Amino acid sequence: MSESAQPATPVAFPPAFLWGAATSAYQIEGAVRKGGRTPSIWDTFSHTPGKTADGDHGDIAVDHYHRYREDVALMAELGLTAYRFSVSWSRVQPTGRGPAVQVGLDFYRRLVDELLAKGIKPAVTLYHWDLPQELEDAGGWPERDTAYRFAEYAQIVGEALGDRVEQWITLNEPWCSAFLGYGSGVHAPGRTDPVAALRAAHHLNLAHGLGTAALRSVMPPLNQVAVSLNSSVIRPISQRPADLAAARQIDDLANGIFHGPLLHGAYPATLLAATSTVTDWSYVLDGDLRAIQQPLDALGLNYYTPTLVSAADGVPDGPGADGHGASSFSPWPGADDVAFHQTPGERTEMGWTVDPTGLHELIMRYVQEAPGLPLYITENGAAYEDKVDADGRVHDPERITYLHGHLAAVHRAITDGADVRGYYLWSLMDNFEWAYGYAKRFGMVHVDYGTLERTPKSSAHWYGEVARTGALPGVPTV
Ligand code: IFM
Repeated sequence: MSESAQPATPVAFPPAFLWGAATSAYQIEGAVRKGGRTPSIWDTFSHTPGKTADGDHGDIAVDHYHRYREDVALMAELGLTAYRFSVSWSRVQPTGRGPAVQVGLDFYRRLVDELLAKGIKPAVTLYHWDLPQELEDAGGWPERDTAYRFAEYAQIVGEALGDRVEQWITLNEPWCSAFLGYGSGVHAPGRTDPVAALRAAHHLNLAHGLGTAALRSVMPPLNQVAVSLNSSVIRPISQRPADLAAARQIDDLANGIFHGPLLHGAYPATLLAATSTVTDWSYVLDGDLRAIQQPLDALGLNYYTPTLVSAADGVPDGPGADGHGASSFSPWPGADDVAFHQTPGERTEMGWTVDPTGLHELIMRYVQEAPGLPLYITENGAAYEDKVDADGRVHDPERITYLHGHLAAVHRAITDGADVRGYYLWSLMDNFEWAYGYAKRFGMVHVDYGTLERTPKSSAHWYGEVARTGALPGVPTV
């Protein structure tokens, strides 16, 4: 510290702020054939040659299904106060319709009881990308019936866990389900059809609305229902009108397509106009927008990196520059005139630029767009090439810096008036990173994929200290 530097002051968060970590079923559970579970679209996709790095799949993943007690104990030791996980639809309703399998629900009952016994608040995500394969065979998210099936499933899980879980999230990142699953095809089910992607987006919105109503019909009224959006921070490369227009177009496709109907009761007129050569939106039926715009109790924001765009008359970047994986098919229907660029600055192992200002910007956008709605950061984190050192420890100083910067951004947003009530680090432990297989490590807990041994990284100890004290270590001010 220089002579004139002031001592560092810890940055305190509100006392009730939740300090959590997040995971999802297919990425961690394994046990894919246990108790009558049937394949989801991710089982099928990951077992299709060429779809994932090294042909990796979630058959065993990190075996959380069998090791959940150990994993919950670890969370408690670290000092976490919340845990966000998802339910595998095909574990509780193997065909995606009809009666529930109690043995599947029992796993989640045990997990929730274990969390509650350790004073950790569970947050349940109903859908984190793993559609039962039978429903995909019947048409998947582009078909309206899938939304009705989701509502039935939501009611089943709400009835089973609603007495002990207060926080509910209908869908995780519906943009990825629609546009990576049915548009660029880099995610399951791997279809490359822009119309299917837009139809999927609408039916995911409808599923959220119908699922919310179904949950509320069976749960105690004080339970909170939210949705987790990977709302993007879209930045134009310049203030040229063409670049500003490109940014607006991508903002509609990334954000407006979800928060338009969810928060404002309509798809943006600019989105409908820009996609009119791709689709006529005739699958939006009378009453759908009313069904979708259920009052939300909270909104979940997932943030990793901003997106930099220009009109395509600028210098185009290579495939994957939008951060969503290489594919010769675009995940952005109707946006052929837009180019994506690498944002400058330090990058994580995913190639995603580290930019905490984007998180602050995103939070403040929702303060404007949805005044008074409580916000949770339901995902934020970074992949790095973490290794176990000779001393048996895993040192990940980059992740600490990443977390520090992003938590400081959350704190700044709270100071600026945002009602942010919790933060869920992605991810509790290393896991199956979708098309990247096990090659990218997002965990604060290292997993040895040979032995499945868990080793908290230095970031886990750091984050645990933040959770226990409710404050970020300060940085000296000069
Ligand atoms: O691993 C994913 C997660 O499933 C959804 N949000 C982004 C994470 C990192 O890519």
